[in-house]
Amino acid sequence: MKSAIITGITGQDGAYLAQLLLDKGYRVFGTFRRTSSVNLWRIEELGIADHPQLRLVEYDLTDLSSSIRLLQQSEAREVYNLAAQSFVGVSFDQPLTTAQITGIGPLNLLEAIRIVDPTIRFYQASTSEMFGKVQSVPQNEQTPFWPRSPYGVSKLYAHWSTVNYRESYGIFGCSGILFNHESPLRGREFVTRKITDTVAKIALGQLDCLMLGNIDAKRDWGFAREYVEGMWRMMQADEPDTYVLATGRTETVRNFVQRAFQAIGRTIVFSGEGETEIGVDADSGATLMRIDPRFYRPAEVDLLIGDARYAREKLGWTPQTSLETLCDMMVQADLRRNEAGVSF
Ligand code: NDP
Ligand code: GDR
Repeated sequence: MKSAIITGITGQDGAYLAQLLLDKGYRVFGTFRRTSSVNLWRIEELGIADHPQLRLVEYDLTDLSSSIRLLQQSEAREVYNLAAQSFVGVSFDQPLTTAQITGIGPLNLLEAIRIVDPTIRFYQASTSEMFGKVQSVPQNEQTPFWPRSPYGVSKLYAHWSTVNYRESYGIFGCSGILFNHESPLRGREFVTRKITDTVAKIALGQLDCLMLGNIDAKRDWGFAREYVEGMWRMMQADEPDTYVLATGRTETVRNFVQRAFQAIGRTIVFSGEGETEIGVDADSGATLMRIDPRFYRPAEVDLLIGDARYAREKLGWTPQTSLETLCDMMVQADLRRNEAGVSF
């Protein structure tokens, strides 16, 4: 039986990847952190929390000995490193913690692989945030990096560590440079889910207004379930490599807001500029969106649009879900949760 470790199974991608691997007949070791209240809601929503082939293991990415034990005890052949301090905004307030978890953490796992068994395959969750400041579009595996946040800088360190262990020790280390991918399981701190959750609450009369930062930012948003399939394909290839996964379409945060309101039958019209911009209900005139500069970042990534041609050619990976379908799916899920008074 194939076996795999997923670090960060309590996160969005960890949950979807666990489901994918279990469906493929893998034995899965999913790691979670010791906290005062462990959050398993995502794997519970997917109905896999009690799966007989799933074992949850307490683990912290910043601890080398814990990484070594994890590999020794599981005897897994594939390691998907999805764990990270993954919120860009927080990385400006907690740069050192972010560097330790998101930057050095993967190095612990690579070292553990080198010590325990260098034939174990390794996937590193790299990110389009490494491209940062726009230098060319669309961005692909050859585009130069210029990260714009402590998160992006940390991920770049982990990316190069993965490439370095591939080149130095022949470790099968893949780096997936994934552009933003969303789903109903997205954390509420990220902008798409913040929008769909708030829009659902507005629809249900639980909130009046959505507060956002920079709505001019442009992102290439795909559906997370499809992106974890790409991770798995990278790990089944003959050679380890670096791949971009993206949809090739970019939209502003403002357009995502518009679409989310459309999903509840409201039309939002924008007026004003910068901090004074507002979004108003075209029928009632009620203000549905305002700008709160507290959500601005010290340095912003203005435009991300990915070119996933290489992944299509080498892995046969193509994204299928449109942004409209994704947004509607997220709004519907948040309507259901908020109606039921469930708060994730
Ligand atoms: P999430 O934030 O949803 O999940 C992150 C996971 O990492 C959580 O399970 C979290 O555990 C865990 N974690 C955090 N710190 C540690 C630690 N010190 N030790 C062990 N586990 C830890 O992220 P996503 O699922 O969205 O993303 C998965 C990975 O892909 C991340 O590395 C992210 O940076 C990267 N990525 C994501 C993209 C996206 O658009 N979603 C795009 C490109 C890259 P806990 O629940 O305890 O907090
Ligand atoms: P990002 O995602 O930084 O791209 O990182 P996020 O959804 O946080 O921000 C996207 C864009 O929206 C702007 N924005 C806001 N963002 C948040 N969170 N909250 C707001 O109120 C708000 N208003 C405007 C942001 O400034 C930004 O431009 C995500 C994470 O999943 C990373 O881990 C991953 O590596 C990248 O995607 C690819």
